[in-house]
Amino acid sequence: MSVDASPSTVSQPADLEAVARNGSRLRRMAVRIPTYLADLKENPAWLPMFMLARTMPGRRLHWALSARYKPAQEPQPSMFGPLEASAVAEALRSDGIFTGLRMPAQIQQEIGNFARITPCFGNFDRSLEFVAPRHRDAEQRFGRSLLSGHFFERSLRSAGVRAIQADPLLMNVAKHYLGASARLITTRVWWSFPTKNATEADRSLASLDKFHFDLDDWRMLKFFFNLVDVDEGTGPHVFVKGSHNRRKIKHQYTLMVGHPADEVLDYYGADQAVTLTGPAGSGFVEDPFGFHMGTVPVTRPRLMMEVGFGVSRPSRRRFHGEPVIKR
Ligand SMILES: O=C(O)CCC(=O)C(=O)O
Repeated sequence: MSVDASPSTVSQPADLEAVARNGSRLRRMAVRIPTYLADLKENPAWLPMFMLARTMPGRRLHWALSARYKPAQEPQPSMFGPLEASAVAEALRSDGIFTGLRMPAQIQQEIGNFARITPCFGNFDRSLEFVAPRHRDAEQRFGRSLLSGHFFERSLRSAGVRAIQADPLLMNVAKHYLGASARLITTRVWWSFPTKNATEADRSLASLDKFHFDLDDWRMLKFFFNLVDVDEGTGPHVFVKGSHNRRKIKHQYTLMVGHPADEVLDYYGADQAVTLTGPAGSGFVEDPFGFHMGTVPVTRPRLMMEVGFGVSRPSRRRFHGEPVIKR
């Protein structure tokens, strides 16, 4: 007996794709629920921020009510050279990103050495501890793929990390961009590794392979540094220029922060996506309300550092990028 293949009874490829997409979105969201609950428990003021900071009216109002920064003194010398914080902030306002930071070679080498000899935690799990050069052995030992290796609070054992975190240029740019209430809210160092069979949950927790925006505070700024040479195969960071101050309605009034690449690039233009390859020590600063993502390395591991600024009391877990602090 033949069955009438009418559109109402048989799924078309487009429907199947939509179902698969929704399933993947929900799985990505579900993996973050424990983190969201931890944020709410630590600071109930997180909830209104989480609901409203994704909307353009909510953000604009918060921005309009914030205290402007009026620099009272000459900027202190910076390891990044004579960059004008106000010019960096201006580029951030127009593009959402400023590229072209370069840390001194000895600082980059110190952090690189630290990250090769200090054990990191695989896939954000403190029970999966290994040193980066033994990544393959660790995957065999733990019987699972290890996509990322975070140092959490150990990051601050590195003198180079502490020096970058304290560099006056960073706070100066943050104040020029975010206003007088800018404060340090994250410092983290992590590896991302080429690996087979990384799960969707692991990729979601590591913010890899999916354009998303960050909603950890009303307004934020993140400095990122490539600590190894990063090319197309090393899992570079990607940022969509201009996406920090313009947002499709569909992407404002939804709980999802991650959205499919075609939706994002169709709206902002594929030519607005900047891939942040660069030599070891190169860095950039972005407004992470703009769409961005890391990508999964395919050839060599990537070592990355982030120093983030916000305008609210820093969360204990977010400071070193730990999804939920169990201790
Ligand atoms: O690993 C990366 O380059 C992306 C990091 C990221 O998306 C984030 O910190 O929000």
